Amino acid sequence: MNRPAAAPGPSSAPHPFAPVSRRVLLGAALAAPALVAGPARAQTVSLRSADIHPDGYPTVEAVKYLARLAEERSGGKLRIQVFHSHQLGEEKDTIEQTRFGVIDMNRINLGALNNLVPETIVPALPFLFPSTERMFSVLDGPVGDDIKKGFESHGMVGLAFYDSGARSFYNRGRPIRTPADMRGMKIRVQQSDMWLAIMRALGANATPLPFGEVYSALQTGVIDGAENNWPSYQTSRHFEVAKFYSLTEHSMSPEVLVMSKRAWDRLSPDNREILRAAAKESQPYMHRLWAEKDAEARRTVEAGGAQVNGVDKEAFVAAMGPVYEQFTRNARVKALVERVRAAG
Ligand code: GTR
Repeated sequence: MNRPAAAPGPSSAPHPFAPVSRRVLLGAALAAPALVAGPARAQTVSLRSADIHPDGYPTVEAVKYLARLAEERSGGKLRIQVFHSHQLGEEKDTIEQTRFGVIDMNRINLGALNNLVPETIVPALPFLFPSTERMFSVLDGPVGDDIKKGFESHGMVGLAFYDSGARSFYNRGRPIRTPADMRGMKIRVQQSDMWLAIMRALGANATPLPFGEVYSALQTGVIDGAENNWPSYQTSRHFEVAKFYSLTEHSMSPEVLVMSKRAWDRLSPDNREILRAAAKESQPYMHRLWAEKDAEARRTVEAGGAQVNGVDKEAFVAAMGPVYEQFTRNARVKALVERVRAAG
């Protein structure tokens, strides 16, 4: 059974904790009721999904595809609207809103969850996987299921992992070839302690910032550089203001689609089944979109003036000892890293 007509939708759940950020309040005020009123359409469920990326980005398109499948298979009763381009706020804010049920679904990078859900550190650990194929073969099995289970005690349900390629450093000043080249550089990182540790290990100064603030921070010289995959480097236009892209490929931290546990708990078993299946099917769809976008983004930034260089990868790998030492002190992280390594 879907929610009764009189019940408030997941988007209108009151925020239980104070103080709340201005953005959370704004999100709550804008939240649309999840049920369309009126007896004829009483069973219709409307869900809002957040993404910071622009329309057309593979993550946005993957969730729109999932939405089309869900709508078709529910006979139009399960509707998902994707709010792209930061419309619902930066990742950190949208995660809070998702946990409290103000936002129903959220496509984010696992890095944004590192401090909240320790299991999410594992796929983001530098140089853990030799390739994204290997990472997905592990994430598609029991290790991925255990990482997703980690979300539940934090008010979220994991629906799908999506491609995010490999992340590399880029900066305004010069090619980076060894960790020594990064000494003293101010590098923007995701708001995660693991990323602070990576920068410390490389002798750089970490500057945690929301993604949406990176372009102007690069432009004004508040930071020297950042790190990301080709599609994000391109669509954010960071390549215009930080043209040296150095192929460290240090992390493969994937994207993830989560659902607010409050919204999930209110869905009927049929709708849950529809959503789970559609989320699963959206993964290979996204994989194809990603492969195309990855290649196209690289071509576009190079044509736009980005200077790409290779690095001494061994030197970067060798510098990561302290990061592993610090983060595998957590027994759950340690056990998952061992399982990843045992998988070959
Ligand atoms: C991108 C990712 C975003 C966001 C961003 C960042 O690769 O798709 O969700 O996490 O990186 O660095 O903040």
